[in-house]
Amino acid sequence: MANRGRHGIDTPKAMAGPAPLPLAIALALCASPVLGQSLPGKPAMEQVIVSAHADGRPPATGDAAQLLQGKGVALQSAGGVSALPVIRGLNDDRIKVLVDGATTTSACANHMNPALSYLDASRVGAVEVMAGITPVSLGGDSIGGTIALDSPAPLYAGAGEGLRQSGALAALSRSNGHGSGIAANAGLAGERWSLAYDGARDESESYRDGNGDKVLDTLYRAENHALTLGLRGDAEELVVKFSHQDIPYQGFANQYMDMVGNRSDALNIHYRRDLAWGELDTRLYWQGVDHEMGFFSDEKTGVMPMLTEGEDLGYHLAATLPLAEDLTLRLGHEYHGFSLDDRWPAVRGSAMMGPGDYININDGERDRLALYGEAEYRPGSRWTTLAGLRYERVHSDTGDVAPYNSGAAAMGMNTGMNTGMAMANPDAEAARAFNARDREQIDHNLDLTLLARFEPDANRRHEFGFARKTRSPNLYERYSWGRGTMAMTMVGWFGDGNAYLGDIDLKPEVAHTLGASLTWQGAGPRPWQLTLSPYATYVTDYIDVNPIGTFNPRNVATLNRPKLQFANRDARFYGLELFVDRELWNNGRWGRGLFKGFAGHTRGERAGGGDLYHIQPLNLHIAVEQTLGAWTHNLELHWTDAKTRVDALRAEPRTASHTLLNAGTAYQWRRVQLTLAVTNLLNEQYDLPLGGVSIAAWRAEGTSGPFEPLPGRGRSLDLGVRYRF
Ligand SMILES: [Cu+2]
Repeated sequence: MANRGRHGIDTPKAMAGPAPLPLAIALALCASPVLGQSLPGKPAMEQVIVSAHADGRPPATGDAAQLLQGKGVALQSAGGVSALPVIRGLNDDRIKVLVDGATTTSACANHMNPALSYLDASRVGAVEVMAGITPVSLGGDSIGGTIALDSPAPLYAGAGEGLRQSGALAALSRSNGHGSGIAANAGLAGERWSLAYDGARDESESYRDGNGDKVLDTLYRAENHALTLGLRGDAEELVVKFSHQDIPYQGFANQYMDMVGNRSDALNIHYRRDLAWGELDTRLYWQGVDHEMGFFSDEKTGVMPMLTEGEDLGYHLAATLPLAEDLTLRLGHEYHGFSLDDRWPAVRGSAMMGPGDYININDGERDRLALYGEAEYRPGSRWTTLAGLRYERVHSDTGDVAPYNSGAAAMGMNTGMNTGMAMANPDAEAARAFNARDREQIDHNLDLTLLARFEPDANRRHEFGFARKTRSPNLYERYSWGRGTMAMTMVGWFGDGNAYLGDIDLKPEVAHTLGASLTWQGAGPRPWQLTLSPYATYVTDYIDVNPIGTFNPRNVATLNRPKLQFANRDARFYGLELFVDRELWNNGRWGRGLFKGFAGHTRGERAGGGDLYHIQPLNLHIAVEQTLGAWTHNLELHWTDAKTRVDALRAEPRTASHTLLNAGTAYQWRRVQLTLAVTNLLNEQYDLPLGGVSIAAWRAEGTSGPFEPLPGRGRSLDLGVRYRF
């Protein structure tokens, strides 16, 4: 499995000609004797690759983002299946997330439905994470790394095999939060066709922290279905996927609102073909989502409906041309359009939320057209170089908006935020100003990547690179217009309880990254590998915030929180990552033992001084894994330092250091795999450094105190069983 290409076809070399550089790195890594199909993945300069579903790994359901944790990707807490990824200090929209090659936009003012939330962990066939310097063919509209998740590639029957049937059933239970998950897949295939169904359901009550206290409003339920049809010829393959998601409820402890519905349908058509001159790879994708916010649990109550409709539509044409033995050219063209409507229906009988609907985003559009070219040149056996240029035109616009009530006074309301004193409605004034001006913006973005890999001998692989990458503001950053406190607290995906205002005139953020990745490895009786990756990024016009005032949440006079407006400011990020793998033993008696280690340190600062929000503190991950016959055992230690550098503008909380110990065992008996795992074995009580603040706890405790950080999950005993047929 680990040897599959990005697109999952079993023979990428034969079909696709020379592999693109990142793929080549991935293949090299997987071929390394130390790594096998290992987890904490292995970095090259721009690359960590993990294979989430290698045989022998425990089954998983739920949030696919969890598969990335401790592998160079940190997670910003949101709902139970909606965590947002952070790579080297750059988060969320700054990271290119491709699910089966498609781009999905968060259609929610709180980014409750990010791309990763649409793929259940059980459906993840391959994960590829590239940090920082990504080839332009895999980037665009992002300044951080790229995360590519692919569902399993279609399986076909072998020659003369006849009809091939396959399938699996998996069930899991997690003691903490009484969580459970089920996943099923079934496939039928001939030599030239393949049809498969995948389904999963995952749910949990709110989890408990190390003290045994319930962490309010962390409950959820999610259901995913997918149907995949594959057709292949001698030199071509067509894969059509239809997927459907239904999340009936998902609590967001660190937001004022909860998700009370997220229904989406998606279609993904992928066609690739070998031609005389090279390879053609095309994709067409569409996704529509109906997203609804409100309240569903007595763990956080209120009345306020919010409806969002989003639609992504895009295509990608890519050609790979092996021009010469040592030169490969890749040319591509992409389109991605996103449209968004965000409306907050009037509440009958509410003086403030009526008499009309609040129109937050009306017919918002964000369309991207991109062209790129990339050349991979191998001057001799020791060097590989890659140079790429990408141009992108981003067009954004939105229609007229409306407040609940264009004239009347604003009064307090019952959703958890204070609206300030009764006075002239600031939203009405803001809507008039917003509607009066031209809102169309066109950005011309230029990305550039230069990479070189030097392999002086079999034991050393050193990589160096530079990238210029650009991200245009998202629709909420540009077009959130409400200036009333309540409206402003509805916007923001930071989990910080603050209030946000957009700015139509925001410029795209442009990152300049320098990075290196130095790898040493040894074969011999105890193969090992060590990689050191330093990096530095300077971002001009980073989309940060400017304070424009304060407010008192829910009219609590003792609690002051900032009102912030999105604003361009320069910022810098720098840090170091260290990856170590080593085989500890390999013999008949004790099987094979592997050691895997990762350490990461990141700093993120405003150019004018001050630390940026949600920067993961120094963290260390160590795992020892033993495979012995049908048994696999693993022991993991995750240590995270205290968070003492915090964003003063957002009143970010400090968190203490914490240590988590996980232990697990898996046993394979014929077609049945049983797993038993204990996470947070020591039942450590800790606050999540990227968890934001718990609005739910603050509400439940009577709103008398300050906002407190969100606690992490206490000990949990997880049982799983998987049956393959
Ligand atoms: Cu939402």
